[in-house]
Amino acid sequence: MKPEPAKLTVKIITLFPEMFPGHLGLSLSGKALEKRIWSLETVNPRYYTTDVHKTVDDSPFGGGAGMVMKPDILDRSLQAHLPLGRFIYMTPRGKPLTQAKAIELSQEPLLTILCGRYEGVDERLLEAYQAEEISIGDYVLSGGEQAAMILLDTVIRLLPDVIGNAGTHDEESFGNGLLEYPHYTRPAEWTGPDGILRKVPEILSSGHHAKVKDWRLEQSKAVTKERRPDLWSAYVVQNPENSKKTK
Ligand code: 6GU
Repeated sequence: MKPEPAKLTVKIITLFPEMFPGHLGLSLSGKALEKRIWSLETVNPRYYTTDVHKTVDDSPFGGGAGMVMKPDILDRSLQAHLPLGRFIYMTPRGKPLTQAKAIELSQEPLLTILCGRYEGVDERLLEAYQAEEISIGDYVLSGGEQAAMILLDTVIRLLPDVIGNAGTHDEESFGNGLLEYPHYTRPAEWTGPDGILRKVPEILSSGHHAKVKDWRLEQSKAVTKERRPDLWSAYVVQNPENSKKTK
């Protein structure tokens, strides 16, 4: 029997191909890689240089710190690996990665992800290829590679047959716009290093599925309100019965 083709092809443009697959070669995504549910190809722009120094970057016009990745070299790298499918550039200037974006990308057959190093990439290259710029959060990484791996982790776990239990996705954080409720397992009573005996909330052993569901929703709401006022506000807009009238 012929092996089935990969359901998602990923091309990574990176000066550090040794970083891949990295953690994506382990655990859930690693199994999926072995099963050819997704496949990975790295492209090193350094291969497409023509000078003796293999120059991939240059100083910024207008001056300033750092170096900028050259558009001509990246262009050759990309043209040698068409088609690109969805073309993504990982940058802290990008739109935030969300679970909705991960779901959207998990429906694509082909993703090409450009990983920047140094100060970034010549803007004209991004314009010419209509790059979709994505950030994984409001902090600065030294390169886009780790960001690309995080983005791919969010996408790969959503591919068919990667997580056995399909229902798993619905109840996790952000599935309903809330953070997840707390989880417990055996033993039902446990004494921690602080000497305090802690019991699992009684309701969870009651067998009342509807009550468990209500309790979990209340827990989700409480933790979201406390930790993520931004998510809570959005949730209340969608579920106005949660807006507390303050007299
Ligand atoms: Cl996508 N890239 C880099 N280099 N730093 C980041 C980032 C991406 N997202 C947050 N910080």
